Amino acid sequence: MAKRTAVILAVMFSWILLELCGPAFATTPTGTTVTFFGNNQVQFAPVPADLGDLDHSYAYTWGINYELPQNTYVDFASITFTQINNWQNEPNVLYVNLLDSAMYGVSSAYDGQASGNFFGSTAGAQLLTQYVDNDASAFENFTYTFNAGQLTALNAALADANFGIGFDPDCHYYNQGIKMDISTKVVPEPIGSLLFVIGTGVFGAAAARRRKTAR
Ligand SMILES: [Ca+2]
Ligand SMILES: [Ca+2]
Ligand SMILES: [Ca+2]
Repeated sequence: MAKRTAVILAVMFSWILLELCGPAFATTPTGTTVTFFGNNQVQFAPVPADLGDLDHSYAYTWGINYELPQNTYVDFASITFTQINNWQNEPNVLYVNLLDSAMYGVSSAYDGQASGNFFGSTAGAQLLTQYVDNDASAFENFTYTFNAGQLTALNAALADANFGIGFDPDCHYYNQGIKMDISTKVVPEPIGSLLFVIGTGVFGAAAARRRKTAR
């Protein structure tokens, strides 16, 4: 009986502690692998690459530090899950969010398997997509491509060279790795300065013609 009481007290104490502190992200995040392809493509991968197979009891933040080369912007971004699979046939959602900022590397917070998007009320977070898989018998590859509005938000988040992706699995999502690909473009010259250059050329040519006829 005493043992049972002790267990109940321990559970109650843990619950009170969690209620008081709220879910907190670990303070010892791992890392991010960065690979460059050519001069305008970059691939990021979390460490560990499979985010611990996306345990349903946790929500994960993946913080990425990246400084955009001067006068460039991100014109394409996608997140790819390799060989991902729901642990069993249940309507489980994997929420994928863009975070304005996140601690570098992978951190996780215990959410007690709660349903709904853990990042729903996080300031500066926006839902990118929800992944659902109702066939636990097959693993699949899934790539999500950012839409125009999400690219704008990503570029804004990159202004301080740090952004994050937040994952909240409702249930275990086994996978063989996650990666994010971006490509960048050079910001086009403002139309005004282009017209100025053209204008200068036209006036220059006219002046040269005038000088020629004056001789
Ligand atoms: Ca969760
Ligand atoms: Ca599947
Ligand atoms: Ca940021």
